[in-house]
This record gives sequence, structure tokens and C-alpha cells, in this order.
Amino acid sequence: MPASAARHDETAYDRHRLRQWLAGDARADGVGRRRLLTLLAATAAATALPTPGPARADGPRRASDATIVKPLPPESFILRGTNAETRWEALRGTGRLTPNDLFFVRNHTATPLLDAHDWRLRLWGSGLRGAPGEDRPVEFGYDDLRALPSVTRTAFLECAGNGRTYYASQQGEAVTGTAWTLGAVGVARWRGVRLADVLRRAGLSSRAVDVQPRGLDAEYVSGGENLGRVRRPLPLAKALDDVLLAYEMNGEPLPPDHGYPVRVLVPSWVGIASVKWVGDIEVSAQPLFSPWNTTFYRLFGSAHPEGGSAPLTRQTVKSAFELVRGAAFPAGAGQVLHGRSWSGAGAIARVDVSTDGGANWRPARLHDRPRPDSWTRWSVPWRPVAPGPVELLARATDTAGRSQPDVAVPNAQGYLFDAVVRHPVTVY
Ligand SMILES: Nc1nc2c(c(=O)[nH]1)N[C@H]1C(S)=C(S)[C@@H](COP(=O)(O)O)O[C@H]1N2
Ligand SMILES: [Mo]
Repeated sequence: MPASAARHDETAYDRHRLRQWLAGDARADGVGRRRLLTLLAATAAATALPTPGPARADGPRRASDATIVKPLPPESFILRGTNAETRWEALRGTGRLTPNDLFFVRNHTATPLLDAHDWRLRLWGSGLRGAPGEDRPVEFGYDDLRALPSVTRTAFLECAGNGRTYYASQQGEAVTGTAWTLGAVGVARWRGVRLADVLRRAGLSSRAVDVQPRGLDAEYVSGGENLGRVRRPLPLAKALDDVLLAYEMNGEPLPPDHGYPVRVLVPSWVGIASVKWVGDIEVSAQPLFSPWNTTFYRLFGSAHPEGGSAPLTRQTVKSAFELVRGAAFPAGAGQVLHGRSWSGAGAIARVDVSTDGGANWRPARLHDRPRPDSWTRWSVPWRPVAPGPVELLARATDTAGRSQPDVAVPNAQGYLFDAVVRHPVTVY
């Protein structure tokens, strides 16, 4: 299926799905009726007036203690609850691919230790062929998947909340969620099988509309409510387009923290779509809803439809310097500043850098052939003149014509930050 088929109007699709739910034709386990009615009212409004929306918060998480298996040396990671953020200065000198031991980890609960030999992937639901009403699960073992034709694809994986902290620090907006700076992103070479191949082998029915992978990690409790295991519906068009069931990351079996033995990998979309430790996939002839496409991963707030936007899909454009915040440079000495830019909507077309707080800009030299779904490394020479504090800025533009604004449109949960980040350094 061409990529354009996945680029349909998500809002119209969402409205249609919500109407189906109202008519009793969609399933919404774990999502309250009131929440769905609010979303329905929001999408039904042809022109929604900007009204302050309720901030639905991801409740405070318990402090982490061994929720991540791999070593998290402090020079490479910033610990954030159950999660670990990659330090951008640690990426300096690494190649286009983020080494597995430097890759950020976002865990709702904790990394489960699974054995590939016991692991099964179960596909089930009304979107598979079989007698009506008959539950006909189809199972694949790890070796079954490894025996199917494999594909390899380089893609970034980025949390929807990456850069969230700048809504507060640069824009004075209070938002909820993990206070990531820019390190909740990495690029890896993923190997696995096409989800499309597995769905067809399982007997995909022409009536299927949604596909919902679910993780084998523990049930997620938020604000005292058990939301069940991490799961998020994918529209069939995207599932059949470029989605992988990945078992390798950068030439190694998936590390435990990144979804061993098998994870979903949804290129260009928000990280939550790429369900780790996948254990089952519901294939549904009815639209599906979960907390991860209703309460979470929509945009709420005064700049958005009352009750929330359509579920988030593609990532935005971002740039980051491979440099510690507050780095110190001697005046008069030649430097080379390095960084990377990426976008969920296309390849990077250009990057402009300012070394004087945004007054003057010059184009950066691109070091990689820009490709969609990956980042492009760049550099600019710089000779700082006068001692004092300086802000470095980088602004990327992608091949779809999207550029980073000075101010990101805020939303209550701080998703999809795309504004130019001001990176403070000192000249001495
Ligand atoms: N089963 C499961 N899948 C999951 C998550 C999770 O907690 N459990 N976190 C999601 C989120 S929010 C992100 S950003 C990515 C992070 O992937 P990584 O930890 O491999 O970097 O995984 C997604 N898949
Ligand atoms: Mo995420």
C-alpha cells in the first residue's frame, strides 16, 4: 500500500470511528463512556471554538528502582522516574545510528524479562477470517517469525513528549508528564518482518479496520486507575504500510529494555505506537479505543478542539546540538558545533544555526544524505568573540516544507514540541 494511503485525514477518520462507537459498532475497553462522549462532541464541532480544556494528567509515577535492565552511566543518561533520557553530549562522535547502550528507554512500568523460546504472538479478533463470532486465534513463535522474509529499515524512535520541558522553561506553559529535554529519541537499524505479512498469513479479513498490539509488561496504573497493559490501536492503512515486527536492533537481538524478543516499530509516528514486548495483536472489524488513543496522545488545551485533537500520528521537526547545556568555550578560538535534525514528515532539507541568540543565521553543512525517518547530522564552524553568556539555536526545515517555529503551540500534556530550542553556553 502506498504511503499516501496512510496519510488520510485523521480527524475525519476519528470522528467516523467515534460515531461507530456511539452506534455500538466499536469497542472501547478501559475507556470511560464520558471520555468518549467528550471526544465525540469535540470532533463533531465543525469549527471548534478555542476553550480551555481540562488537563488530563499522566499521574505521578513511583520513583524507579531497577525498572531498566541495562547500565545507565550518569555521563550517558539522565534518569527520569521509570525512564532514562540519552544525554546529547554522549551522542557526539557516534555515527548515524544510536548505539543500543545509549538509546533512551521509556517504560510505563518496568522491563519484563522474557524468554524467546516460551514467547508466542497471538493474533485474534473480528478482523480475521473465520466463522462469524468464532474466536480463531493464530499463533506465531519466535522461530516462526525468524523464518519469514525479513526486512531491515533505519528509523528514528521518539517519544511524543520529547522536548516537553521547553514548554515550561521557554514558554512558561505548565504541562504534565516526564520532563524530557531533547534526549527521548534515537535512530536504529531495525530488522524484522512486515506486520502486513504476518496479518495476511493470519487471515486478514477485508472487514478489518484497526490493529491493536499489546505489551507483555505489567498493567499500568495512573492516578489510582488500572488502565491495563500498554496497547494502542493502529489504523489498518498504517499497519499494512511500513510497520515492522522487529527482533533486531543495530544487528543485535532486541535488548530487553527495547522490547525483547519482539516489538512493533512504527516509522515516523510517536513512540507509543511502537509497542514493546508485544504478546498479542487484536485485529478488529470495529474501531478500537484504548487510554493511549483517548486520554493520552491527543492534544488538549485552549489551542485545540474542546475535548482534544485526533490521536497523534507523525512526529514533528526538531534539532539538537551534541553539546552539554552550559558548555564553556574560550573567546577567539575556532570551534565546530555539531548537531542533528529530524522530522516525521520527510527528510531534512536544510538547517540554519544562530550563535548569537537568534539575531543572525547561517546554513549548517549537512553530513548525511537526508532521508525520511532518520536524522541528518550537521555542523557549523564558530569562533566566539567576546566573553559572556550566549545562546545557540538551530532551526530545521524538512522536505514537506515544515520548519521549526519560535514558539510551539502548547497542549496540556506537552506533546510534539517543535520550536527552536535555545541552548545556553558560556564564552570565557
Ligand atoms: N509495552 C510497552 N510498549 C511501549 C512502552 C511501554 O511502556 N510498554 N512505551 C512506549 C513509549 S511511550 C515509547 S516513547 C517507546 C520507547 O521505546 P524505547 O524504550 O525502546 O526507547 O516505547 C513505547 N512502547
Ligand atoms: Mo513515549
